[in-house]
Amino acid sequence: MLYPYESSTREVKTLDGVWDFCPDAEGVGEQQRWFETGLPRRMHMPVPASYNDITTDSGIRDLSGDVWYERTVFVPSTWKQKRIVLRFGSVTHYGKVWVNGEFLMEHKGGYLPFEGEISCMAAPGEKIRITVRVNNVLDFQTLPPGEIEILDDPYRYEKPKKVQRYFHDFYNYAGIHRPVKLYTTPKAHITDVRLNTQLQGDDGLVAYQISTEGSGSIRVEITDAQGCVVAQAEGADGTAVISNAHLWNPGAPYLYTFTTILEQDGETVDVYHQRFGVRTVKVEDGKFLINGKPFYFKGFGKHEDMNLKGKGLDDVTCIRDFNLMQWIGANSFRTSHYPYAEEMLDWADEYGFVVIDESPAVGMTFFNEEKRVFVPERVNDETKQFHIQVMKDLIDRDKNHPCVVMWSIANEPSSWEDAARPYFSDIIDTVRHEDASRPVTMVSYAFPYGSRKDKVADLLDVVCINKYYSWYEDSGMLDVIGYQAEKELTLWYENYHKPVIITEYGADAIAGFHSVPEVMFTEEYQIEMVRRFNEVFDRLDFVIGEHLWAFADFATKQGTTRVIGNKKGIFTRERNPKSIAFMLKDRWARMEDFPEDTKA
Ligand code: GCB
Repeated sequence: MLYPYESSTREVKTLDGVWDFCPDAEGVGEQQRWFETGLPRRMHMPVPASYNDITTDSGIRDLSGDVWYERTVFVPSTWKQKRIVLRFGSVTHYGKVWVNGEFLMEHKGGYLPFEGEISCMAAPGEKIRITVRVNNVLDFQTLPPGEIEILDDPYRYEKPKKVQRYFHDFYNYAGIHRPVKLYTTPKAHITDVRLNTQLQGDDGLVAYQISTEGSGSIRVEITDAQGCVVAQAEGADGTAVISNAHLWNPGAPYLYTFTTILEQDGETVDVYHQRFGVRTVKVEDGKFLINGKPFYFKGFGKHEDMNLKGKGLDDVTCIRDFNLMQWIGANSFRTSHYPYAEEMLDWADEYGFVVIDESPAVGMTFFNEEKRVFVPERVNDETKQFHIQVMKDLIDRDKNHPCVVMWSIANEPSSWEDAARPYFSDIIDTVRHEDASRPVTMVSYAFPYGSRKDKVADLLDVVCINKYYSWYEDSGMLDVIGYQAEKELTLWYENYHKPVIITEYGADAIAGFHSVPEVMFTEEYQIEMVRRFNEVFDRLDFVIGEHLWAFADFATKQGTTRVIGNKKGIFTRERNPKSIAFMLKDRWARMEDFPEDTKA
C-alpha cells in the first residue's frame, strides 16, 4: 500500500488532533448503534497516541475490549471529481470504521495501515463524521497472541474476573497509534510502485513495476538529491539506469526520487513520488553483504514507547532517537517486536540506519517446555494464514525502503516444537516469494542442542539469537558469561552454518543505582555484563552483529520482575544516557560498519 505523499495531483489532510472518546468495556456500542447515534459519553483523546496513559482511570488504562473514537471534519469543496481516501497508519489491534454512520471498513492487526475509499460517502464542501471502534483483545489467532482468562475461584474473587493474558513483555498499549489522513487521488491513478536496485559496475539498475487503476500510459523519472533528472523510462515495468550511481550506504545514505507519471492523451493525470536508495543486500559465505561489503550490525532492539503517548507516533521522540543512535555510534536497529510506523522508516532511510523489519509475531511461547504453543487449540492454521497475510502486507508496505535489509518473521517462538517447523517453513516460503531481494531471519531463544533445540534455524539466512547469561539463569554470576557465550554461539554456528547476530543481550539497570563490586540492577552490572559478552563476540568471526536490549527503558505489564517497566535500556525512557552508553560509544567509535580490515 502506497504511503499518501502529496504531489501535484494528490492532496493530503491530516486528521491528527483531539478526537472524542468513549470506553465500552461491556462491548455494547455496536448493538446500541453508537456509529449512528454518536458516542454516549465524550472524553478527549489525542490521536495519534495510546489511550492507556492519558486518563487517570485504571478501568480505562487496563480495559480489555472496545473503546470508541469519533470526530468530524470538512471535506474541502475543492475535492470535487477526486477519489477521496481515508487512511489509518495503525489501529491497535482491531479497527472498525463508519463514515456518517455507514460501515466503511474493518482491519485486524495493530501495526499496519489500512484505508478505504469514501468518495461516495463524502460530499466535498460538507462535514463528515468518522467513528472508529477499537478493540485490543489478544487471542491465539491474533499477532501477538494472547488469551482471555476468567478467574473464578470463589475464595479469591467476589465475582468472576476477566483478564487479558499475553506472553510478551511490553505493555499492551492500544488505540489509534499512527496518523489518520484523508487524501485524494485522481480517478485514474497509480496504485503501486515496486523498486529493486542492482549494481552493474558503477551504474545503478532500477527495476520497477507500476500498477494503476484506469487507463493511461506510464512514464518514470529518477531525480538525484539536487532534483536533477538522472534517468527516464517508459512503460509500466522496466529498468531505468543511473550511470555512476551514488550508493545508499549505512551512515552515508543517498536518496533518489522515483517519480511515476500516469498520462492520458499526453496529459498528466497522476504523479507519485517515491524516495529510494541504490543498494544491494546479500548473505554469502557467512557474511552479510551490503553493496558487496561485509557489514557488522551495531545497535539495538527498540520499542515504540514513551511517557504518556505510549505507542503513539511522536516526531519528537523519533528524531531524538535517531540523534542518540548517531551519537552513540550505532548503525542499525530491529523493529522489535512489530512493524514500526512508516514515518520512522522514512527517517531511517534518510539518516542511513540499517533496519531488521520484524513482524508482530512475539510471545508465541509460554517459556515452558511442557506447555506447547503450536497445537490446534492455540497457534493453529488460522493463526498461520493471518501471519502469512501480515508478512505480505508488511513487505508490500516496506519493500521500497533501502534501510530495510532483512525480514524477521517472529521473535522467540517455541521453535523447538516439532509443529513449529512446518508453521514457519510456510511463512518463510511466503516471504521469499514476496521478496527475493532480502534475507530472512527469525529471532530465536531456543538452543543449538538438547531438548530445546531450534527446529527452524536451518531454513533461515541468518541466525538471530537473544541471550541473557548471568541474568535469568545463573543470576549474578558474571563469570559464566565468557564460557557459556563462546560455547553456545559456536554450537549455533557449527550446527547451522549461518552467520549469527546477537539480537538481544543486556541487564536491567535502574538509572542512579550503583555498587562496587557489581550487583544486579546497578549501572555497573549492566556495563560488566555487556563488556563480557562483547569480548566473546570479538573472538568469533561468524558473529556479524550485536544489538543491545534495549535502546531505552519501556513499559511492560505489571509483575514481580518489572519495577515500573523494563529497565534494560541503554537510555532511560526519557532518553537520557545511563553509564553504559559512554562505554558503548567508545567501543563503537573503534569499530567500522564494514570491519573487514579491523576485525582480527
Ligand atoms: C526477551 C524478549 C524481550 C524482553 C526481554 C527481557 O527475550 O525478546 O521482549 O523484553 O527478553 O528483558 O526479558
